[in-house]
Amino acid sequence: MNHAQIDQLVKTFIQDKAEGDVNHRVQTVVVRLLGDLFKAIEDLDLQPAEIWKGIEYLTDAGKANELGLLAAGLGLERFIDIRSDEAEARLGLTGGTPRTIEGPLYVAGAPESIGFTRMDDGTESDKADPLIIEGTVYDADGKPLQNAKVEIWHANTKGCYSYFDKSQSAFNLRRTIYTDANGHYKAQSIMPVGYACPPEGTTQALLDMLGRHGNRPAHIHYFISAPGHRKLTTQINIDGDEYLWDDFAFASREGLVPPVNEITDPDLIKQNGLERPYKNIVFDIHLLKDIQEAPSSVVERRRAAA
Ligand code: MBD
Ligand code: FE
Repeated sequence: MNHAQIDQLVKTFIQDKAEGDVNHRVQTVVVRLLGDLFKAIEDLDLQPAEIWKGIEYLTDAGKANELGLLAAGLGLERFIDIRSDEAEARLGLTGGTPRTIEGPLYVAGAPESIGFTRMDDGTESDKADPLIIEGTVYDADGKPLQNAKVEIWHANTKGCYSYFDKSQSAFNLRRTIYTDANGHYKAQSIMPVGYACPPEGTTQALLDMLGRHGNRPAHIHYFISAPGHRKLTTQINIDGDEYLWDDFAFASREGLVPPVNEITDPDLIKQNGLERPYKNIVFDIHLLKDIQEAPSSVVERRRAAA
């Protein structure tokens, strides 16, 4: 079949069959995607067994709850970010801290505090360097912003996230901090290690066939929200990681690799209630103002909650 015949066929299957209420947005998307799929099947001469393989792949990925991971690994989540950057730029919303992907491992409901928190449960204190991560949140006029909500989550020394990794305590390495009167947030934690896709999982199986690895550099996730400002979803990467600029999820960005300072000064160690040298990362955040014409910066998606 040629493409025009395929478009006609899709129309007879979808539009011409519609009788009850039609969700026109959904109909438009289905017609477009089905047409594109049929054309790909035709152009690539996909065989029936290959088509069923594809359906089985999606079935398995869904059952394994790996479709969010797949979206990251195929660059779909990065593509969404590129489009969000473009939409903001068209409205003159520029100059803030860069966004980067959320990923599939956020969990709502983390413990909250003001100004300071400790994130780790102490179980890996002998395996990881202590980390103090801190910074100031600035409003759209460049002034420190009190009471901004800073949600932080990251992996442990095995690259695993609490909740998804049931061996960890509840909300280990997940916290919400509201900035203090100076716009400052500070968290004591441990240095994370990079994530790797489950080696026997559906995402890695596809990456293998594409000749790709499934590794991320060590990183720390952020949501930052404040009234009147666009919610920022971002991450920082840990400098020096072997995958720093080779992230399987394409989330590394200029401006999101703050220096990691090694602190050995005994006075500073003591001031922070620590017993040994630690790493210090300063990550300041500049929010953009929200405007009515802009698409929502609060992205609805299904997320775990505990
Ligand atoms: C992660 O930790 C992550 O941040 C992403 C984007 C994908 C998989 C695991
Ligand atoms: Fe992550």
